[in-house]
Amino acid sequence: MARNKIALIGAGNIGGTLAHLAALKGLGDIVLFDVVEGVPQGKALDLSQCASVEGFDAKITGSNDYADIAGADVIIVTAGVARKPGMSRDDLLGINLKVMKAVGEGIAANAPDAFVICITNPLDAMVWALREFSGLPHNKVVGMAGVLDSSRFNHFLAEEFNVSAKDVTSFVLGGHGDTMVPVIEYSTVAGIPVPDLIKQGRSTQERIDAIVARTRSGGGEIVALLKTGSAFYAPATSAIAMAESYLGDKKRLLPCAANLTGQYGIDNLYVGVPVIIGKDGVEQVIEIALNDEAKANLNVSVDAVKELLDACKAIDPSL
Ligand code: TXD
Repeated sequence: MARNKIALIGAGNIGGTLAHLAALKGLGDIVLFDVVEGVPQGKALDLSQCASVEGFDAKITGSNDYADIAGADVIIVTAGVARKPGMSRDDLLGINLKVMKAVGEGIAANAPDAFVICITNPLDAMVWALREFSGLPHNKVVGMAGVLDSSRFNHFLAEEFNVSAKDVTSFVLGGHGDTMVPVIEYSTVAGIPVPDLIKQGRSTQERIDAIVARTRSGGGEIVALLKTGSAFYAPATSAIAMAESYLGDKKRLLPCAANLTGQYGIDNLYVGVPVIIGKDGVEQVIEIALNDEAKANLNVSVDAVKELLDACKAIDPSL
């Protein structure tokens, strides 16, 4: 059987970590692509030299040519720039929108059958734009944010309850950013809902509210510490979980930015919702019942995503 091929567009911090994880997990052969010459080649060579010690046999190559992503089964996109001091959100949108255009066209021309996971920020707008530019079916283009946001929430909850993070499951819906919606009712420790754990006196509403707030600004907390970049280990791990679910037809239920067609009363917009990922990509969007507060928060989140899309359309009228 032919090996899977994983193409990573963007060979920066997340791209390099993705390549390392994909090699260690034996997901397939790996192509690291970047516009900067030397970086993808250098990282590919460095990673290839882990093979004998780690015992993996993935072929890892670096490239500046889209032709090399031909036939990729999974493509993970981290290409773009981060916001620098003095740069407005629209400046950033304008630059990354152009990057998504180049990436979308590269994918359409070379790997139109791939399952595409977008990570580039601002996520909910970039995944939408990437889908538009690539023309791939909506079920084959998905955004990574919810798995990361949920794993941050899980980590903080595990610390709060002094339990293994493995036993914590939580749901974070909505857009990636300050408006994300951590849903406490569906967050559990080994099936016990967090509100029940509060009733048992194992935490308080105030402490859980503080954890929700910390989760919302989880990315910013790391940026403030690192100073020169943003989180990359957990973002990479999260995207790899999505890729594994697709490649193995695992049908995992994961919160992802997916295109909605009426679910949650939202149409034609990428929003973070629970989805099932299997061999057909996003196979189902799961609609969970939300209380009034969560519904209101989700609406705020959706409005923020709509505003971003309007800004994209103003920058690139072809959208
Ligand atoms: O939850 C989430 N979705 C996120 C998103 C969590 C963390 C970080 N998130 C965003 O991911 C972040 O705001 C960035 O937009 C992306 C990538 O983050 P990373 O930390 O990997 O950024 P780097 O190290 O700056 O890498 C970006 C690479 C860099 O090597 C550039 O040379 C390359 O992208 N780049 C390009 N590659 C291909 N094609 C084009 N046009 C291009 N432009 C830049």
